[in-house]
This record gives sequence, structure tokens and C-alpha cells, in this order.
Amino acid sequence: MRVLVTGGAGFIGSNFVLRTLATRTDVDVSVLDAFTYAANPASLLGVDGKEVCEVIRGDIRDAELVERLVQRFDAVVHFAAESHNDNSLVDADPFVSTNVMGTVNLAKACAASDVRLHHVSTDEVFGDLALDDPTRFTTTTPYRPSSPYSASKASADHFVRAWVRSLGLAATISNCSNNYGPRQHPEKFIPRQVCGLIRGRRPRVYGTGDNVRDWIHVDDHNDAVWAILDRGEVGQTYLIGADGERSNLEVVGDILAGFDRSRDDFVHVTDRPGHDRRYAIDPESMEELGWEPRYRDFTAGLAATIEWYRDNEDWWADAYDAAEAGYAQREREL
Ligand code: NAD
Ligand code: TDX
Repeated sequence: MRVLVTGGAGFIGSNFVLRTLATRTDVDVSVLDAFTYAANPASLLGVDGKEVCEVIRGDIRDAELVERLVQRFDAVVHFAAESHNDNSLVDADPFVSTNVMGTVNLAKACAASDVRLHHVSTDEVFGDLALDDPTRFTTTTPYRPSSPYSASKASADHFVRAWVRSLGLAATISNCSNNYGPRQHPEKFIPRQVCGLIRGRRPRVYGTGDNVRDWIHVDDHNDAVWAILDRGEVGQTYLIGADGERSNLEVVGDILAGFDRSRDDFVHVTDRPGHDRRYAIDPESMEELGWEPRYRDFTAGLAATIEWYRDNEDWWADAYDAAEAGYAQREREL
């Protein structure tokens, strides 16, 4: 099976590539990535210093390139996106062009060449839940995105469904909860705090810190994507989650404990505008495919992640400094 992985130099995509190469000898992987600020070329280098697979430097917004490339593959796994909510609140344009138009280009090209598409999306398309709401997101929850990022992902999901229903595209969609693990860009919550602590800086919690995210290890997410590629039904949507609901205060406390610091040794900073309160996934659609998460112990997964960042400062140092320069312009201590 020949698989094209878009966004394969980013966090989840690079973990998908490395895990696929390690576990699926029947699969030939290539990467298509524009190498934006969010990519890290080092993520795709083997111990010999060479790229672990074919890496095509190109943009999913380039319709001609996408159409030409896709023909060589049996399936496209589509991770490429602008992925950071905070950035989307500063400038939504790249979110519209990459997340919406880029996805439309892939849908068109896959439909034209009869190539299977798996579109990787997020639970944020459903908006948020109240902290005391007993329900979780399901495959029938209406879309109610709150940031330009989640609106662009919601739009992309709708386009993929339209291409399936009306234009012959063979696609599946997955909406996953918050991922953690190695190789996540230090602009995101967990690596930002971990890298900061390694540099001697106290963690930064937006607003009250009561907001809840449903954490899943990146390998569990990627195994679920393979379960969908192997056994998923074309036209279906799958919700991926690992029963990992935790408040930001709990997560930051666990990170601080991993550094032998007091759980409340952090600062509250300016809240994110429109900050979603809680995400929670009902993973029933994935359980029906026979998938279940293997990283059930968040504290152990977090400890291994902290260890990875301690061992790989070269990987994150420049990206951390660049992200902090941006945060410094819009964030103040409360
Ligand atoms: P990331 O920001 O770490 O990586 C995105 C990758 O896409 C980068 O390598 C970047 O260079 C590439 N890219 C961006 N624009 C491109 C373009 N126009 N053409 C080609 N490549 C381009 O993101 P991530 O956290 O790995 O997320 C991957 C996917 O998973 C995204 O679609 C995101 O919406 C989805 N998702 C993420 C999470 C999460 O917790 N991180 C959860 C659910 C779903
Ligand atoms: O410094 C911080 N302090 C803080 O309190 C940062 C960067 C974040 N936060 C909060 C905001 C959120 O409540 O932590 C939570 C997680 O923030 P992010 O890592 O920015 O993730 P989130 O906004 O929840 O979105 C993530 O999960 C869904 C990914 O970035 C998306 O790509 C994915 O779709």
C-alpha cells in the first residue's frame, strides 16, 4: 500500500510516519509538507542523518501539484493544517487557505484519481461543553466551532462530506481530542510548560485554568487512524478519544510534579478570547472498530514526554524562542 501523508513533518504526522515505518512493513510512506514554522525537518531524520522516507516539499494549496502527486498513491492521510488556535485569532487567512482550500484540493484530486482519503480533524468542530454537562461529543453532535481554527476545520469536514456524497470521493473523517507526546511544537500547552520549566520559567495558565481538555497519547491517535484505514467504512466519521478529561490546572500540576516543584508554582496569564471550556469525546465509534487506547496512565505518558523534551533540547530550542516572542506581545500576568 502506498500512502501519502500530508503534514508529515508536524507533530502528529511525523509520529504517524515513524510509527508506520516501525510497525507496517506492507506500507510505503511518502510525505508532502510545506515546512511552515510548525514543521521540524529533524523529526523525519533517521539515526544515519537521512530522511526516513520520501519527503516532498510542497503546498497543499498548489492544486496542480496535489493533482499530479496523488495519482501515485493508494491512500492519502491528511494531517496538514494550520493547527494553533491562538494564531488563528491573530490572522485567520492561512487557516482558511490551508485548512479549507488545501483540503478541497485533496478531495478533488483523490476523487479524480480514485484514491482513498482519510481526513484528520478535531473535536473542536463541536464547540465546547459546560464543565458540569454530563454528556460528551458523539458522531451526531451538531457543529458549533468557536475559533477561526475550529471554523476552518469544520468547513473542511463539510467539504469532504460533500465530495463523498455528491462527487464520488472515497473518504473517512476522524475527529480526535487533544494529543500529547514527543515532537509537539512548543507553542502548544504541554510542551510550552515543559520547555519553559527546563529553561527555568514558571508555567503560564490562561485565565482560571478550569478549562478541561480530553488528552490522548499521539500513538493512540495514530493507531486509531490505522484502524480506520484498515477497517473503517467509507463515508463514515469516527470520534477518537481516550477518556482523558483533565483540567488545565490538573495538567500543569502534574507537569510541575514531574519537575519536583509545588503543583501551584505557576502564573495565571491573559485568557484566550472565546476560550472553549471543555471538550469530551465519546469513543464508541472507534470501539466498534476494535480499537482501544494503550496509554491509559496519563501521568506515565506525561513523564515519558517530559523525558523526551529533556533529551531533545536541540529539537525545540529555536521554535520555543520564536513562540515565546509571539506570546510576549499578547500575554500579561494576571
Ligand atoms: P502541526 O502544526 O504540528 O503540523 C502541521 C504540519 O502541516 C506542519 O508540518 C506544517 O508544515 C504542515 N503544513 C501546514 N500548512 C501546509 C500546507 N499549506 N501545505 C502542506 N503542509 C502544510 O499540527 P498537528 O498538531 O500535528 O496536527 C495535525 C492535524 O491533526 C491537523 O489537521 C489538526 O487539525 C489535527 N488535530 C490535532 C490535534 C492536536 O491535539 N494537536 C487534535 C486533533 C486533531
Ligand atoms: O500557554 C498556554 N496556557 C494555557 O493555559 C497555552 C498554549 C494553552 N493554554 C490552555 C488553552 C487550552 O485550554 O491549554 C489548553 C490547551 O491549549 P492548546 O495546546 O493551544 O490546545 P487547544 O486549543 O485545546 O487545541 C489543541 O487540541 C485540538 C490543538 O492545538 C488543536 O490543533 C487540536 O485540534
